[in-house]
Amino acid sequence: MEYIKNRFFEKASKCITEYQRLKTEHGNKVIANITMEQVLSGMKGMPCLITDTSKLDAQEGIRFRGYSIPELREKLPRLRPEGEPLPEGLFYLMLIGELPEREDVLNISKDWATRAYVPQHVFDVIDAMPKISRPMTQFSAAIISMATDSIFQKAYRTGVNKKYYWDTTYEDVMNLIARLPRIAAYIYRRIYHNDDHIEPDPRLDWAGNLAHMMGHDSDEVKRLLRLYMVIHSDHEGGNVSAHATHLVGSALSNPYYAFGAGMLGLAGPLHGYANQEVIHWIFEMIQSLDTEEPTDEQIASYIKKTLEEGRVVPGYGHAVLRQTDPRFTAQQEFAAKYVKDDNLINIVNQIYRVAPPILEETGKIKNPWPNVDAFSGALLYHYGIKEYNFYTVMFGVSRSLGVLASLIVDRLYGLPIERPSSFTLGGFREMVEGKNAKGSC
Ligand code: HAX
Repeated sequence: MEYIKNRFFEKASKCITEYQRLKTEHGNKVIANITMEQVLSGMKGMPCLITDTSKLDAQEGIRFRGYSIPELREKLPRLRPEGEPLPEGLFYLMLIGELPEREDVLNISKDWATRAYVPQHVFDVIDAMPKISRPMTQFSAAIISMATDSIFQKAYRTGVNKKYYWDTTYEDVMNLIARLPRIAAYIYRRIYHNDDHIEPDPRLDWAGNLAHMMGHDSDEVKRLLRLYMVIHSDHEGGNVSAHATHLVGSALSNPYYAFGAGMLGLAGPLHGYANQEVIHWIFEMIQSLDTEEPTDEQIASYIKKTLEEGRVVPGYGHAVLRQTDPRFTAQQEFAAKYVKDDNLINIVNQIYRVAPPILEETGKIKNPWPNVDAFSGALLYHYGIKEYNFYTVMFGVSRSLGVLASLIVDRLYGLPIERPSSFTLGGFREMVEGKNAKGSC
């Protein structure tokens, strides 16, 4: 599938010159002031990363190379007219910057199917861990164990010229993405289906094959997973999984290490693990209220109790978004179209009615609206994927598309190692209060 790689190079190589030009002609320009507030609250809003694959707007949500989720659902190629777009097409769009033809998408599917072979030692690494290891622990360990196969690492060792780093990164990335559904499904079947594994079907698309190997082989689940893989794939560069992948990649660590780092970040409850926390929290609520069909008032009181206990309401809030996440809306629409009456989905919709005013009333939560994780678990659960401790692995499979497309771009531009400055708390105090200011530490 050399032509996809060549097309990427042809399009993206123009940007190398642009990157160099901006650096030489505008290197001294000040583009933003940094406030103490930003330093003290997780570097929010500092414009300091280059990510071409997608851009997040606080009001409108994510756009992938300029296309919103509703636009993608209309424009990206799909297998059947009534289905959901294939994630292969989104990968093409994120990497190359233009909408793919149907042929391009089918070619990526085929290419990934031929690259999907997972070496035995990766399964051995997974099998060496106790089944009670969290699925994300097994997933991350499997990913970094594949560094044995890194073409980038071998090329680096043999002294390849830095202008070709992107080429072997591309090969590693394509192999890695191709293998992830098999690895994820292996972990799923190992933990929840007594090691009764299902072989991949090379005729299936990437997301369809994941559904097949997990043992949820219906057309409905395949359709859901195609949507799921599209909407979770990327969220510009500053989120923890994208930033961690980019940061570790900036040291020229091989793509397996870089993505492994990203996955360990995704496994945090404030990030991707929130998709599990949402279901856990709802079940905890049902148990505590002792009813499967809580009233709005009961849900409101449970949300208030959660806040009083100093816990977060999972699935709500966002570091950038200030509106309902369009990824939430896409899943809500999917449920409205295909799911007749489901108690868990009804509760998720009910929380959507009840939670925002309560969160807003606290006066400190900047975004009282739901994010992607508020809906995803209920849909998976409805379609029979009830093992919610596994949900973040599915998020991780999808996230590979965006962060690894970005890693290829990073290597083509030749982005340098990242190394921001840190100061002591006293050092920051001195910056804002002067040298003679006294503090307690
Ligand atoms: N429930 C309770 N408190 C919340 C909250 C929520 N859902 N969202 C924010 N807050 C709190 C913060 O903890 C913070 O409290 P303190 O001042 O006491 O530290 C305060 O409100 C201000 O936070 P913020 O500026 O509004 O939000 P942040 O940018 O700091 O954090 C988070 C963004 C997504 C981490 C946050 O909203 C949160 O913890 N949400 C719940 C977990 C969640 O759903 N995470 C998934 C996010 C989407 C994602 O990455 N998916 O993978």
